[in-house]
Amino acid sequence: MDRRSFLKLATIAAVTPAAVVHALQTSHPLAKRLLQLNAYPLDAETPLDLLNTYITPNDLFFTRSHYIAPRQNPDRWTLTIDGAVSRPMQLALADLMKLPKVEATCVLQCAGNGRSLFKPTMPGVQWRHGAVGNARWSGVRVKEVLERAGLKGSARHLHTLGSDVPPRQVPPFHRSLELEKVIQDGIIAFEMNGEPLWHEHGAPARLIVPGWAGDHWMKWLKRISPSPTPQSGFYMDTAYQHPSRPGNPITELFVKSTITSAPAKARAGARVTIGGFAFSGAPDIAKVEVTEDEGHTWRSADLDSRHDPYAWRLWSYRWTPASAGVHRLMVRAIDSRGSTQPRDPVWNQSGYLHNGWHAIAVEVRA
Ligand SMILES: Nc1nc2c(c(=O)[nH]1)N[C@H]1C(S)=C(S)[C@@H](COP(=O)(O)O)O[C@H]1N2
Ligand SMILES: [Mo]
Repeated sequence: MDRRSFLKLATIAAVTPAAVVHALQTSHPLAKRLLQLNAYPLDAETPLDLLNTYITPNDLFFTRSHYIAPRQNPDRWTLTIDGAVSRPMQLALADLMKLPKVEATCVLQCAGNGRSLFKPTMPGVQWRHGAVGNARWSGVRVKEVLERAGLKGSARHLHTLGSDVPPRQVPPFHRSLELEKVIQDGIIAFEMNGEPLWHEHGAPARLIVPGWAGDHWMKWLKRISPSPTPQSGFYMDTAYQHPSRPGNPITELFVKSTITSAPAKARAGARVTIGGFAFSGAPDIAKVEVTEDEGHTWRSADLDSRHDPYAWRLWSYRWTPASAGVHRLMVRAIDSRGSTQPRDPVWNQSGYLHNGWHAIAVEVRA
């Protein structure tokens, strides 16, 4: 982006009410279809009506960064593995690519997705519904890499660090997560939907933590260090606190479903179809239900046959409005562990993990 278009975007960002979003006006490939909420670094979400496919294409996938990372030269990039290991090492991308390749199709959602929907509102990037996507990630298991480095029995947490550089005096995006989770499901991914990772998504390699919120998915991965203790600092102790367990970091996503397609108008007696996606921090979605009467009675939506652990599940609901008037439909999901999406999200001061029922209005004519 040149200086002029940067300044233009910066001006737009500064004068626009936070809840209003603008289509990107740059020549960036993400510019064509995403809605931008912040100019520097680039934070942009996907228009909801385009999140209607099982796999979210790369040029539609939301992006969120705290700081700008310099572009990494993949031939010179290395990943450092140190800390509680008996053989600290540095691996080049070519070394990683020689390890057994694995694939996972799963949801990446920013913890702040839906922040603008909380009442009362709070500061922060005013995401609506689109800071989420479902992609096929390929790479190597974190477990595989840690075994090679001689993981020590004393380790309980994995500290992670990326190459993005914060401005002076500002703390780095330095995180850690439970080793047990990352050993079980974590992937160091270098491909997204069959393409090398895009720069915005953490090229050349990032962490994938299926079922857990996006803040754990370290981009531009530079160093991983097992440790007996969690990482400390702003991004562990102040930011990303669990909505209902302050003092503990966010981990799993909350069960949630979102409507992506519905007619604005319909005719009484004529069938229409409503659709969307549902996901959870549990590996699968068991049920999606729709109500026409504010939650008194529910009817099951049809679940799409495609599903992978921690991926989203597309659903559709055929509805024949009985009478004229404005009808309000709401949707909720129930996951494979039996958690039911609540009517109201847990309000929290940072606006994380909004999962209240999504409602739409349809105007029905006689
Ligand atoms: N190094 C680094 N990794 C990061 C971030 C960051 O700012 N720096 N942001 C995190 C957050 S908050 C989210 S929601 C996801 C967004 O990933 P995406 O841009 O590929 O959608 O990246 C995560 N990984
Ligand atoms: Mo995020």
